[in-house]
Amino acid sequence: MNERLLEKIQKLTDRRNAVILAHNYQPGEIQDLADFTGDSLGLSIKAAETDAEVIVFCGVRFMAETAAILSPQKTVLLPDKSAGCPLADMITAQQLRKLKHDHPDALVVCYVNSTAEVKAESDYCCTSANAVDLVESLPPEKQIIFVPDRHLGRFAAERTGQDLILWPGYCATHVVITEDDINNMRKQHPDAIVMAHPECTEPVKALVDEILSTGQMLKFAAKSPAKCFAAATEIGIIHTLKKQNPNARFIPASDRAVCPNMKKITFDKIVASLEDMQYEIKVPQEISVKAKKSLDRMIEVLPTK
Ligand code: CIZ
Repeated sequence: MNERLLEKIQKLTDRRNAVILAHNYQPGEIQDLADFTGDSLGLSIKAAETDAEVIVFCGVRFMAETAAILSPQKTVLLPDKSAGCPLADMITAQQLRKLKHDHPDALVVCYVNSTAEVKAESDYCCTSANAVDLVESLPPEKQIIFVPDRHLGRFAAERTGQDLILWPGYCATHVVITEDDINNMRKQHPDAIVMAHPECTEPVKALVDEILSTGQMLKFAAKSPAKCFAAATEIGIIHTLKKQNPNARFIPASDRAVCPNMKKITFDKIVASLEDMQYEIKVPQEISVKAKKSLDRMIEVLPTK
């Protein structure tokens, strides 16, 4: 831990009246210095509730956009402007408009891992924690378009029995986790409870004990009497799991499940971000207002989720 840099970051956050958010997939040392850690929507909601004027989002672009949509009066900074999300970029607003044109009566549900423009074109936004409940809450006679992650979409379709129109997007970090990874890990750690993120492939999900979002994994591990867990998701979550449950063991299902974009944020970049107020993530007002409606509709139908 670099004490000098840490001190500098503290002084800068005070001077800027800033709050630092770190996603569960960030490197451990970044999670440790953050004011809040969590999933992208939870973090954006928490930041909106603070009186901070500046939000430094240690995560990827769509997450900073979500924070900007929920806090239009705050300045949102992404310390590395190239930290994007290939999954979010797998569907453009134009492609979604074409899909809506082909299915004019369908409702559109977009995963929070999407650009602000795609959220603005959607009726509802959802998270990996509430995709099933959200789809379940919609009129069963309605066709539903689900974008952009086909694995989360298929999971919601299977759990609800709804026939969703899926976009063929996927998270490159989650699909590297294989059935062999799960089988080998079970051989080495037969006592482990295996949790997988819904962005994993269907054959992987078929082999695990629990299918959970990152926030749900943290809650599950905290409540469970088990002492060993494996997580099939980005390896950053292992840091939080260990920190919150020092008496249990946590194993990544695959060491290859590393999101290169999430690992772009460093102490030096956070310092530069606060010193030079870079890189500001702005969502045009017209897009922001429409995108917020899809988030508000989600909260309306699932007020307690
Ligand atoms: O929405 C998020 O933060 C992501 C990417 C995953 C999750 O399950 O928390």
